[in-house]
Amino acid sequence: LRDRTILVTGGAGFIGSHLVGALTPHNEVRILDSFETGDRAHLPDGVTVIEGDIGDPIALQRAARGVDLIFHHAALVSVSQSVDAPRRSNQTNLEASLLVLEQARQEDARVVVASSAAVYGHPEELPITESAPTNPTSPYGVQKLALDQYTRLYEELYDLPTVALRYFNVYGPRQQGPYSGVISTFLEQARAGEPITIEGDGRQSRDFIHVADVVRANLQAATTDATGEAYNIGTGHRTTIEELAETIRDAAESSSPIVHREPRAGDIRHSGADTSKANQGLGFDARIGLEAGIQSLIEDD
Ligand code: UD2
Repeated sequence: LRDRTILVTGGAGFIGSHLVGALTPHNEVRILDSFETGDRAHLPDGVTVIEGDIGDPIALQRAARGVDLIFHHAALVSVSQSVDAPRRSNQTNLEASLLVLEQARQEDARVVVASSAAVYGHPEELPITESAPTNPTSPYGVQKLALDQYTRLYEELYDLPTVALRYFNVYGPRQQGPYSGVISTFLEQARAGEPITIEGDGRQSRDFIHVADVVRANLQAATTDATGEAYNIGTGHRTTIEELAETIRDAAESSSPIVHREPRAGDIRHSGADTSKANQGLGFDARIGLEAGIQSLIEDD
């Protein structure tokens, strides 16, 4: 991608900042971020930073003026917070996201939105295809599903090129904080020599995809002709939490014990992407295997 004028919402966040890093050398990049969880230290030189909320129309208009492409990554990402306060997360994840779509319509800009495997809820079949039933188990999932559907509708109703990317379990550098995901939690525990805490029997499984692969999927989504669609972004491989705990302990050369706790209420048992639609529509395949991804996480620090 070159010589484009691009807005990344949530550009200082985990996935957003990696994307900004890939875009900046060859494009004019702006970010709109509230910095509630984003971090300026993750932004390369040459990026125009607009500090503000996507729900603030003035800030959004300023950020989006003249852009031809928007990557929408701003969100309240905590599933559990969405359960505690559904209206607050709805405000950002759905209402303000609609403002972003409206702004894209105004600018006639392509939009790539961050959707989620959370739209599927408990899957009936594995691997999960994009046409599988959608029964989210959290307000977060309902909000992402509605956004995902709006994204498709904006293409149908207004002829705006749009793509929704349904991320599976994304991991990588800069993923921190209490809602950061099992890989960063286990790695912190392993490094500190503290017990690695498996919730439940550890036989539940996930499709873990490295953030560098997610960035590549975004770049493909920016140029594909197969718009108006939602794509699973995963690797197609599932790993159990038990295997993950051992892999991380070994890679970190840690002597942490692996312990079991109560299972998480409402936990999804298995999740794994059918990746054929993304392969066909985006020409996308994940390249970074879990062991290599974890190894690079350890070496980078
Ligand atoms: C992921 C996404 C979430 C949403 C959801 C949709 C992340 C960080 N979250 O939630 O945004 O899209 O998928 O289904 O990617 N676990 C432990 N010990 C720990 C922490 C976690 O055993 O200390 C287990 C946990 O019970 C679960 C698995 O690891 O079975 C993954 O947990 P997670 O919070 O990383 O991600 P998940 O799949 O709940």
